[in-house]
Amino acid sequence: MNGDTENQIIELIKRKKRILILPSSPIDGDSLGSAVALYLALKKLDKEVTVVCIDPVPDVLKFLPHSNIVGSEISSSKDFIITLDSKKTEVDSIKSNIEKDKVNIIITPKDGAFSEEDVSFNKGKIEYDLVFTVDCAELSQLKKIYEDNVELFHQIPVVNIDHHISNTHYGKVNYVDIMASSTAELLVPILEKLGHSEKKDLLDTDIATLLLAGIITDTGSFQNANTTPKSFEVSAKLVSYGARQQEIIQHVYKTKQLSQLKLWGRVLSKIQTDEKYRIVWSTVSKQDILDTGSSEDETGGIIDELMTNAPGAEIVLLIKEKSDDSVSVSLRTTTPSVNSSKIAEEFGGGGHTQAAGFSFTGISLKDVEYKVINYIRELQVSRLGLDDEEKEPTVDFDNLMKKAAENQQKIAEIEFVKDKKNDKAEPKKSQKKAKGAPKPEKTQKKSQVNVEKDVSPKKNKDTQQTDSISQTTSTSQTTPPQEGVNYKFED
Ligand SMILES: [Mn+2]
Repeated sequence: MNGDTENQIIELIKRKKRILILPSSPIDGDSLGSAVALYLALKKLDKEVTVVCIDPVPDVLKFLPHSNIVGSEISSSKDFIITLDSKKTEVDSIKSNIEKDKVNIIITPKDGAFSEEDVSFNKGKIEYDLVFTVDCAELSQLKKIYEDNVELFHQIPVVNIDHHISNTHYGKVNYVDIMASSTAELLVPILEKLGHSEKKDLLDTDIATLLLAGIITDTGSFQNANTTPKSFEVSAKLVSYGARQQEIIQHVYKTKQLSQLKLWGRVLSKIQTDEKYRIVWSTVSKQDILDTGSSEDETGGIIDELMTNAPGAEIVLLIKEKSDDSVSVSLRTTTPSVNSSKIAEEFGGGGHTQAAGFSFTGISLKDVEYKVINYIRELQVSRLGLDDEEKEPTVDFDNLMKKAAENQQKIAEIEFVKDKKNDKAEPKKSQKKAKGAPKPEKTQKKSQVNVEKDVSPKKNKDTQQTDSISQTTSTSQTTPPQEGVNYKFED
């Protein structure tokens, strides 16, 4: 990584005092470990530091040292700050009193006098003078923290430390290395250099544990394709600093709630494989979470489990329905020749070459599954050079529903005419009905409509029936994400 950028970050830290650290949302082992490690290191340099994330720390990560320091709101964002410029005149004492409907702040100068020009007013948000974002590909991932404080990100220098290929380089300083396994891996050389220049040992056992947790969770315990010689090298260094590797493994990989095992069992039993297109996927519905008594964050790791259960698959997906009715898609590719980040971008998400994610709001789980799997099938048709004729028949639900309705209408009309003419139907029309007697045909058409309704996304209670999509196969057209569909990156 560029040494100049490291120096720039170190200079900024030296000059600034009140530092805000923002891990990406949803918070994971890497963003949490990185944020808290940076927090502890900056505290050692006597900085005022705040870590804020809109999401609560997942239970599975609560064992991490000092993980309880993460707040959910930018502190004092409702405060109103009256600032007095004391460059020219030193302050001797400050008093305040409240009288009826007034607040008086009495500032006594040591010598000289203050004037109106020395006073300025600020909203509390401006109290920070440096912002770090960690593991955050773009500011919108910070959700409300960004949305409610947009001006803060323009007024204060932002240092963006990340390893996502989709990073938009929104910071004043961007320390983005897409080859790094994790943000935690990137923080190690920065903290070493910072400690060296400040003559302080910043990397202690807690900080090393937090950073190692980031690397371990982002590499799936060194199993994922993003594991590089550098990740091993940095991890070895962290262990030598006293990182408690066994504690991380024990909590993240060896402790599973019964509820989590039940959820995993259910999701694994729903695995769908599409050998021709080399796709493997499964879904998690809100009902699955409810039935197994598990929580949403217990789905973490299932995608890696899917991968190990999917020999021959190139693209692995886990489609999750969230409690807020949004639907997120985690995507992994087993070969770098399928760029998962590109696929995610197609749906407004992002990530890495072999691990990416995106999400939708306002679309049902079933619809997302249909849309995404069809898109990937199309992609695989051209990638794998599958003959178009090999493609299974195209089904367009909306069109079919429309046609079915039209047909029913036609039948009704014909029958109406027929009844009127007292069984003197025109030969052409009776030929049309030659497939069956009028009455049975009518019921047949009706049942066809019902079948389609069953696979239509609105009837989404029984997710066990997700194989309807693999049976009905791809449409020739993939519609782009609908309007009002928001993206949230997750990987
Ligand atoms: Mn990460």
